[in-house]
Amino acid sequence: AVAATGSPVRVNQVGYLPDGPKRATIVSKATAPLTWQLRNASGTAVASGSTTVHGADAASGDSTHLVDFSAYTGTGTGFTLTVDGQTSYPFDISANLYDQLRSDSLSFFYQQRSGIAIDASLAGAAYARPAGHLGVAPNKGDTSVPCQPGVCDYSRDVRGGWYDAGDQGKYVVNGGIATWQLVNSFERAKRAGTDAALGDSTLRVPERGNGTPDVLDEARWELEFLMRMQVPDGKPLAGMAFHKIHDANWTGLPTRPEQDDQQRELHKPSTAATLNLAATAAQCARVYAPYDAAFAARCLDSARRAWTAAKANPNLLAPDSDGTGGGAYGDSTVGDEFYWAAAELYATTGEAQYRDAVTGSSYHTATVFSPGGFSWGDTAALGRITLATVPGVGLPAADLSRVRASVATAADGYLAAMAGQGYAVPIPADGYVWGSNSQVANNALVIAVAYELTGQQRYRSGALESLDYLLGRNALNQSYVTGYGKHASENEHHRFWAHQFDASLPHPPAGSLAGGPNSGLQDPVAEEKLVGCKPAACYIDDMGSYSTNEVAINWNAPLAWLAAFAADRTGS
Ligand code: 9MR
Repeated sequence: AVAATGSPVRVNQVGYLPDGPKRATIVSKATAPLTWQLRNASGTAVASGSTTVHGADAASGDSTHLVDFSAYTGTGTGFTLTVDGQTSYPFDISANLYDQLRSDSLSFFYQQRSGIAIDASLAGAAYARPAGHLGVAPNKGDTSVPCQPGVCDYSRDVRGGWYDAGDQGKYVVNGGIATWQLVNSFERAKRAGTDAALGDSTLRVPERGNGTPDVLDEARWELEFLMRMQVPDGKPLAGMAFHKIHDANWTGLPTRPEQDDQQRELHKPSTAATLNLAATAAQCARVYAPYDAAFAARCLDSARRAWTAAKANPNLLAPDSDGTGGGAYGDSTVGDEFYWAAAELYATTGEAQYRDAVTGSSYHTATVFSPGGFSWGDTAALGRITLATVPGVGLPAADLSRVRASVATAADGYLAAMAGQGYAVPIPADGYVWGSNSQVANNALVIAVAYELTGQQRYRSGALESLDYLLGRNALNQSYVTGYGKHASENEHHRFWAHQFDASLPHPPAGSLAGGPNSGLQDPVAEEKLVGCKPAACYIDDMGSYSTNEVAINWNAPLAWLAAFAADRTGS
């Protein structure tokens, strides 16, 4: 049985920006337009009009109409939209609509930190917990972690970093994309002149007040971990990065980090992990230089060594089979990671060896923006975005124009996908994979970059409208962000925020993005409860459904990126 979806009038349950697009979707089989009214909190109609019949939506199976009330620019709380006697959830229209989400979506990362106590004064009393994985019993890691048998004969201190998701594994390839997106969000904001909003003392992090932008403090927590995962000089495969560190066996739910009694193990170095390190450490060297030159230099040294090691070991592929006690994160194609790392190293250093690696890569001229979106295993788009946006990249002018145009072309493709759908989602009907909400957010990010590059409003609208989908304008009338919207996810799969399994534990904190609809039905709860679902409806807000309802750093990272973009107030 698919969840009750409530009103057929689907809106962004948080609301709309006064100068942004304001669209809603109505589920209706009516073949003629219907009348709509926008009402303020006191019930007075402040705008009205007719719907547009959109017809069948392939991803959900719904018959849909569209409402466009963008012309209304009044502000306030408690608006509702009424169509055919049916009323939406209430929503706001406000210029500061996304200010709180900008910080909450980043606070998620602080709360996912390993190796540090989570402070009640920063996270809220319900979310405070002791430090996990500092080698204190019953933890067996992460200050001295052995390799899996046969991988190495020494131990490493790989403390810190963020837990990946609902589990307490730490995976370099997923840490890489998430770190890049946080740091890229800051780079973008700096170019837009809005970085003060991510600056020092803007977030609830222990480092606030240290003179460094807080979003960079947060990302540094992971960067330090990523660099600890590098094989030291003098050992076999020096310069490579271990693919991941996690428990020997899966722990149950709930298990708070400091209660984990499983042996932690380092898994075999991989080319993909090494290039994730090279890319993010090179980005680090560029972005942190004004704030901490010594750290930036350390990042660059690590990035260069990683690049050299990956070149020497281009085929150490992480297998899909290594999934006991943690996610596999297998990746058999690493040309995209080579391109991404080369792009970051080139944008940072300007050196010919890295430029040649960029221009010599088949990814440099390929279509790197797929309809389903980039992801942890498909990272060429990240390199392309860096080349297109970082000032002073020394590619020949014609090549740089082509690189930039490729972003706008991709964005136009995503806008076309949105226009073809009842719920304006920037992924195709067959794109509802594990973590589909991150694919939506990643494509929205590309659309937003096209806005930066061209200044054309349709791109800003497309990025904002993608947030509408995540916040309730969808087949399930569901906000996928905890604490945001009247009907929001709250039972995501997590070993500490496990309220559904233990009422003494909290729900996930506000600002956490659920993985979202996944037509693959890849967990027991989904297999039992979602049989026959349409792709966009294959979601259940149940803690057991890790394939539709987990949280993850690589899903919250593009949410945070988009929230910061939406909070920018750079519209017309
Ligand atoms: O996000 C990952 C998704 O792309 C894969 O299809 C899926 C199955 O391998 O794994 C997802 O990542 C999970 C990881 O394996 C373990 N930690 C939680 C991650 C999010 O569910």
